[in-house]
Amino acid sequence: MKNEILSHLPGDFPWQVHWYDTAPSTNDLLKKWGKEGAVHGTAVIADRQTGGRGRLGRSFHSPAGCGIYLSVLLRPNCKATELMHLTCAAAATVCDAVEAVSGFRPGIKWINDLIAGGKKLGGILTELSLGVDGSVEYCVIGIGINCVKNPFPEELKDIAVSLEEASGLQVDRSRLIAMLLQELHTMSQALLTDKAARMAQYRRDCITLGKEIQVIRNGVHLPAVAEDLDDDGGLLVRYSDGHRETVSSGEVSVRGMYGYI
Ligand code: BT5
Repeated sequence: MKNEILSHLPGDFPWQVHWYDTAPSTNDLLKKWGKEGAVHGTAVIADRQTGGRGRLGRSFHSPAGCGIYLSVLLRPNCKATELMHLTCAAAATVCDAVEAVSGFRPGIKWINDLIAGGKKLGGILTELSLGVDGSVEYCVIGIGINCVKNPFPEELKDIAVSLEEASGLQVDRSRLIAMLLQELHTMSQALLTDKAARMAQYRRDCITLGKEIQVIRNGVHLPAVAEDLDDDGGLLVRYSDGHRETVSSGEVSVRGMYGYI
């Protein structure tokens, strides 16, 4: 599979690409390598993950032959406060890659869910390692995409979907992986200078805006309307009593008022 991926990349593609048949979690592997000095532009892709992770301790179903489980490690020279938009930039970039290969552009449910036909096609998990002065030592961007129709476990049957089902096309995983790597590479080259354009694209893709939602904080569900996004990807919500607040993805989740979206 590694050779197939490389065959779709330009010969001078500068990133290091590692393929595993099985990995616990490509994010965990790269975080370990990051501590050990892995260079900017190290990418790990697994056919299957035994401990695929989402945010806030949730798991990501990652069976063999069915999806793309890909992480890249970057070493941007900046403070963490300059990378608040990273998850949004990565999500919009992933939509670009999916569209380029399949013709189908997913939507994004704030902040990190890729959506097709009202169901979850995949997700993004970004993690930062910081120095004592708040500078970024490295960041890991993890991407999971369901590609092939697969028997989702009972708890995901109603919320998960694959790209094959959403686009009606057979998806060549190695082509999509190569496109993701190229688009992420382009994104990484202008991570700090291209912020406004990436956020503008994210805003166009974000299906949460304008919707009635529930803001979930520490298990408490509060009805609200998702009104806007700030430049860092914070979600501006208006509660039923008129009170407005900008919520961040580290402290709340959102659900649709009547279902997942
Ligand atoms: C995410 O978290 O959606 C981020 C997923 C990131 C996965 C990639 S794969 C490569 C890299 N290595 C990792 O270990 N992780 C990254 P979150 O928003 O917390 O959503 C998790 C929730 O999505 C779960 O609680 C389920 O409800 C649902 N879910 C789990 N697996 C799914 C799947 N394959 N397709 C759709 N939904 C899924």
